[in-house]
Amino acid sequence: MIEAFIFDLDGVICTTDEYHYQAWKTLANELGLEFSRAKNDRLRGISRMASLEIVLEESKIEYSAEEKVDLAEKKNAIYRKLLCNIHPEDALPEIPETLKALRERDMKIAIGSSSKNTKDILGRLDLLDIFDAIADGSDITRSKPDPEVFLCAAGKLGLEPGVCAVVEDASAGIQAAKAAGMLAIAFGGDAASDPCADKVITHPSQLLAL
Ligand code: B16
Ligand code: MG
Repeated sequence: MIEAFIFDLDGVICTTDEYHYQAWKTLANELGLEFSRAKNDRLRGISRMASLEIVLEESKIEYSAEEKVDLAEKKNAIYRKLLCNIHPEDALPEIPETLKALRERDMKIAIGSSSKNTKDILGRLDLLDIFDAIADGSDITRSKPDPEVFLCAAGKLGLEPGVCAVVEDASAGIQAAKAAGMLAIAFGGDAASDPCADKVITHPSQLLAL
């Protein structure tokens, strides 16, 4: 019996996955590198530094650890500038109503995101206070597909993993949810075609029928 839903942020609550794409593309092109939508899909759910390694895969230049930190900071600065455009209307369709309806049914709701910008984004969406718990990039040392962020969210809720369901757009997130012993629900992104997903939804309100 499911007692809690743990939501991924980028690509599930809002379309910041598109801003991540634009920011990485800007950085990659400045470095003379190609950056495709397919490559962007490989970055879904994984940490900023791990994402940078994938962005630099085809680079002929060997960057030092210090230079890589600077490049990751540069991408984050481009991304944060794009975040200034986010307003409450930018939550994905049906998300605010579905979150409210889940709470009214005494379901716990949490965020499990690899992003260190999570609280800033939720504040801009006016959704910071609706969640019972938030586990994000500042709480973890290993990003998805490691289950750490979802286990952290369940711990903050005071619940066992087996009563939690994860809603994810990233295949890495589906893997993380299964590794945590949780129900894995795919919603968009490359999660939707992951054979390990327990369920696939196309609209958040479908969660109310589970
Ligand atoms: P930041 P999620 C993830 O968020 C993104 O999908 C991923 O593309 C990003 O690299 C990661 O957060 C870290 O984000 O640079 O903001 O700390 O999908 O787990 O909500
Ligand atoms: Mg995501």
